[in-house]
Amino acid sequence: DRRGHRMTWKQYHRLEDIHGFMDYLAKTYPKIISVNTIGKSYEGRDLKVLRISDGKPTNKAVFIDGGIHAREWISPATVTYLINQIAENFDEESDDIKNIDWYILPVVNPDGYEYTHVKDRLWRKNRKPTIGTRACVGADLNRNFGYRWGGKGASSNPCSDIYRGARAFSEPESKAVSEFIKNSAANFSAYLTYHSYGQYLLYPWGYDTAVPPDHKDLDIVGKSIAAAIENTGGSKYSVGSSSGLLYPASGGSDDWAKAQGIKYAFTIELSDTGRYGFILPTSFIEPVARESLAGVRVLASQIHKL
Ligand code: ING
Ligand code: ZN
Repeated sequence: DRRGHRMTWKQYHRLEDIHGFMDYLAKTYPKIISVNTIGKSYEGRDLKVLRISDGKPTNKAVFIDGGIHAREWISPATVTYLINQIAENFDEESDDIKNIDWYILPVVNPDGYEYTHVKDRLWRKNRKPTIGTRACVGADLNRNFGYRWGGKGASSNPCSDIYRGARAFSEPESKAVSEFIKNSAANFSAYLTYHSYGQYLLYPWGYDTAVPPDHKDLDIVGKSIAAAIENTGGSKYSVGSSSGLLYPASGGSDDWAKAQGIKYAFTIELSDTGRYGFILPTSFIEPVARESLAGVRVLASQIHKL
């Protein structure tokens, strides 16, 4: 491709195109963009984090991920759109955006993502087999994080779609994310993890209906993100704690991020509300991604008010 990459937001892309796009950006904008492999998936695929930063020491930091669940294709599509927008227009971006170091991992679960392209479109978990079971493969990475691991809404049955794994961070993908965040020099103000579907903006806790002490701050920022999305002519999002609004679920990545001290930890359940569900037509990619960008801009402005 004469643009140097094959990524578009008119189709869902294979992992190779997503990684090629990230490498292209790092090569094209070396002063502000770098790509780091923070670990490998069970089957040996790279876990690639793209960093966008102008290097100002006063910057805040935000971590964004997508593709924890294999079948939620709109998530990597949206996250790569956010990357494209911030990277390609960095000089013209607002100070709110430029005064943040962005760390973005579009596909946390690359083995599962590829599996949904070639074998089973509705696969959710990663692809690490459980020793001794043979028939049942994979853990739910969003039940494998190490805060209150093994509590409500997670299964100890390796055949379940919400299998928690053998222990906290037993899976290389969740382990790599947590090690990267813990060991990073960056001091993250926000953690955003994109899932689908349902149109929810969820904050901790997931493990139980308790809420963190600063839940009002999370609720205010969540509602302002939702309002920004809706005001772009977009979709309507419900805001609340994941256990309160959806169901209790322990071992989620946002609970772990919050417990690490990252103030604004949100799980964003993208479109739609169930008509197409996981099999969202490609015509939704651009509108969903565009309205999500409006939400990220509001988050960025709120972070600088901390
Ligand atoms: N939903 C999330 C899930 O992992 C969730 C909901 C969010 C649970 C945050 C716990 C914490 O079940 C989807 N669609 O994956
Ligand atoms: Zn999900």
